[in-house]
Amino acid sequence: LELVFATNNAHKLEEVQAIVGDKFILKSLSDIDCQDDIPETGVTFQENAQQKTDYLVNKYGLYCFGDDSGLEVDALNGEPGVYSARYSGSRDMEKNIDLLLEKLGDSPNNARFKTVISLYLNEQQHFFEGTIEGQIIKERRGEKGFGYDPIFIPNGYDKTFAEMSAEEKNAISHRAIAVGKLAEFLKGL
Ligand code: ITT
Repeated sequence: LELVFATNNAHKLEEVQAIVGDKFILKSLSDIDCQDDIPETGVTFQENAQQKTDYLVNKYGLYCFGDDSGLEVDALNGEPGVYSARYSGSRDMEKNIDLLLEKLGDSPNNARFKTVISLYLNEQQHFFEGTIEGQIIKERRGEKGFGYDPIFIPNGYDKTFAEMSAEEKNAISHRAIAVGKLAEFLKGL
C-alpha cells in the first residue's frame, strides 16, 4: 500500500520508512510532484498536522500522513509552540534561540518537545503524539541535531539533544515516539 508522507525532507522519509517496514511504500511530496506551500495556520500541532493531510486528501485523494512539532516552554505559556520554526519572525535559529533565552530570563526552565502525526487512511482520521519532557539551559551545548537541540536536556540525561548522536536522540525523541505509534498502528492493519 502506498502512503504519502507530507514532507520534503528525504532524511525524515528514509527514517520513517525503515521503522514502518516494507508493507507500506512511502512517498514524499516531491515523489508525487507536489511543490505547493501547504498552509500551516493552526494554533495547535494537531491542527497543523491535519491541515497537511486534509490538503493532500482534498487535492489528490491520497492516503497520507503528516507531522508538526515544536518546543513548549512552561514559563512562556507554551511558547514557541507552533511558532517554533519562526519564533523571531525568521527561520534563523540563532535568533530564535536568543529570543527564547531572553524571554525566559531566570524563570523556571521546564519544557517539552512535542510531535503530532495526522494519518488519513481508509476514510478515517487518526492522530499519534510523542512528547519528551526536559529543561532549557542558558548556554548552548553541542553541535549535532537541529533547531532548539543545543538548549534542551531531556529529563534523566545530562546531555543536550545536540550533544547526543542521532541514534541516541532518535531512540528517545518526541518524533521517534510518535512515529513508533504510527508504525505500530500500521503493522496491526
Ligand atoms: P517541515 O514542516 O517541512 O517538516 P519544520 O522545520 O516546520 O519542517 P517541524 O514542524 O518538525 O519542522 O518543527 C518545527 C520547528 O520546531 C523546527 O523548525 C525546530 O525549530 C523545532 N523542532 C522540532 N523538532 C525538533 C527537534 O527534534 N529538535 C530541535 N528542534 C526541533
